[in-house]
Amino acid sequence: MTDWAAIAAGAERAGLAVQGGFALDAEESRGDLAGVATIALIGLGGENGWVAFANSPEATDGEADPLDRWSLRVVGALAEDLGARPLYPFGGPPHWPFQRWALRAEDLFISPLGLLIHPVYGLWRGYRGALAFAEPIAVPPRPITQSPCERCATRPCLSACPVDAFSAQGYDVAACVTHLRSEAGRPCMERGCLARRACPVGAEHAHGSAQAAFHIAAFLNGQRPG
Ligand code: B12
Ligand code: SF4
Ligand code: SF4
Repeated sequence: MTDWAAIAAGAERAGLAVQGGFALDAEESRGDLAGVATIALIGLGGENGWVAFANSPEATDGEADPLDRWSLRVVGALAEDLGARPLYPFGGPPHWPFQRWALRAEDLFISPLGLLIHPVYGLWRGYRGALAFAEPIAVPPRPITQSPCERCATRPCLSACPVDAFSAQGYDVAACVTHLRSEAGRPCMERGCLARRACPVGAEHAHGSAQAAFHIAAFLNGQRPG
């Protein structure tokens, strides 16, 4: 019988971290998720996780999508050890609804950027996979908190983007990508999204410069030319 402590310990050994979980009800436990009773969400284990990836063969073999390939191997091995089925945030469409799952798994809220925000980790929650268990597993209770955005009077995230990519209409991906491809986009390419970085919540959990530059380059590479 798997318990939460065993999942957390196995994840930590692999450079990963469990970021909450939830039970599926009978309605959800069907179709592609038939037989699944519990889902645990998995992220990179902070700076240690980044170092584990950076020292992996995938990070240096020059092939495409190194972090996704590392996640397939490492989350896949963890799932096998624990008798779970691995699910991944990449590889779609269709996409597994990681943000919807995350809202149930932890104290997360939708920020004005569309990214989910955590009272402690700020906008820096991200996912490398999920473990789907057939057995019901008791998940840790979540503290009930309020979205940090509700007491954020100045909302610096909304004024930090040089091309105002965030508005009431949503996230203007084309404006962002055009800017990133221009000389003026260098600060975003070197430091990561300036709007995400402008949020004061959980700033100590922000990606380091190598990780920030890696993610923004991966995001840009995934966009079509133009
Ligand atoms: C496609 C995609 C993109 C696209 C389009 C995003 C968009 N805004 O439309 C592009 C390439 C532009 C993109 C960019 C980025 N993405 Co993206 N992206 C995804 C991906 C692969 C699928 C999203 C999707 O379509 N899901 C399908 C629907 C059915 O799933 P869902 O959980 O129900 O998600 C929806 C709800 O959250 C809903 N929603 C939005 N507002 C509201 C409000 C309410 C009230 C409710 C109930 C729901 C809701 O919108 C979501 C998308 O449809 C997810 C990974 C995944 N599998 O979820 C990552 C993901 C959402 N991205 C992520 C990130 C970090 C980014 C970037 C910062 C770049 C990066 N990778 O570093 C940027 C910034 C985007 C931004 N400001 O929103 C993270 C978000 C983590 C977080 N803290 O929220 C995810 C989860 C990936 C991960 N591995 O962790 N992304
Ligand atoms: S800057 Fe303020 S409004 Fe924006 S995401 Fe952070 S807490 Fe929320
Ligand atoms: S990466 Fe730069 S241009 Fe794109 S949304 Fe973030 S701040 Fe704006």
